[in-house]
Amino acid sequence: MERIAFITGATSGIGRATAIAFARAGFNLLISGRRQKLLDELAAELTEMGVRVLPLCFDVRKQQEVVAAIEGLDDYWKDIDVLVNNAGLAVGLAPIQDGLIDDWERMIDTNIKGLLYVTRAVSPLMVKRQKGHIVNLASIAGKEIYPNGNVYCATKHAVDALSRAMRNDLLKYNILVTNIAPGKVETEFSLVRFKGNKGAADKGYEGMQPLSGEDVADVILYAVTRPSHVCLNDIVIMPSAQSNARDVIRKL
Ligand code: NDP
Ligand code: 8X3
Repeated sequence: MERIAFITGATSGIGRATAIAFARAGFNLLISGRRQKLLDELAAELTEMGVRVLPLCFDVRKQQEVVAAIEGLDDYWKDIDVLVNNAGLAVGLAPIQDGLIDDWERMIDTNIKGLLYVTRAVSPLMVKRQKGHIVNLASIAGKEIYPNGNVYCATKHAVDALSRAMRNDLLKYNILVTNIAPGKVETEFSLVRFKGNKGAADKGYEGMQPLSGEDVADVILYAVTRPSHVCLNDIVIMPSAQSNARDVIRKL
């Protein structure tokens, strides 16, 4: 049976790997992000794999762009079976008294408000069909806090809470919600957090093997392909060398 998945933040990292894993499993795909060129390149790659693909270039922080992209879908693409709310970022790593307001706003606007805008636009389509599955990319930072991670951790705690709240609200419409909480995953995440400083970005992975986007994608695909009476509510996935948000064994 044909299924459609909508993956936000598909231009890089976990989202990109998830799009490829889903295509391999035969999903037709809506993929989104702000970088048109990367979206187009991925769309070509996925099309080569034999699935239907529609790239949607928009910024999740801009509610009007979100609504226009989703309302503009034709009837075929509106039958979204799976939404992966993956677009997100950390910007900066500073104690609360030194934090930059602009960094805070980017994280809050993307990780909380952006996820809400997309969910608000897509969930009524699922309610109408009385089925669907929403996967939210939270983080180990949504379970714990760590030094200087304050606002990023707060946004991911919000995602964790929203996953539980969505699951509760959407229960009677046969819509499942899975919260995914990874530890360290080597993607563009750290480069974005450290604003292009590759040295600082690489340091976090020194002497240890982090997860890859593909490792997380594998788990997301597993979660959305269980029998219909099964829901994986909350999944914490860590590198073997990491036990919690703070403790990592490094072999230097
Ligand atoms: P990447 O930086 O590699 O990917 C982030 C994706 O989000 C990109 O495709 C980017 O696309 C998109 N994105 C960011 N801001 C916006 C925006 N305003 N509008 C639309 N799209 C946006 O990071 P990851 O793959 O690692 O991150 C994916 C998710 O996983 C995030 O929510 C992150 O918080 C979470 N996560 C990551 C972990 C890690 O260690 N890497 C661990 C736990 C959770 P573009 O720039 O084209 O807009
Ligand atoms: C990303 C993982 O530990 O850097 O969410 O916050 S961490």
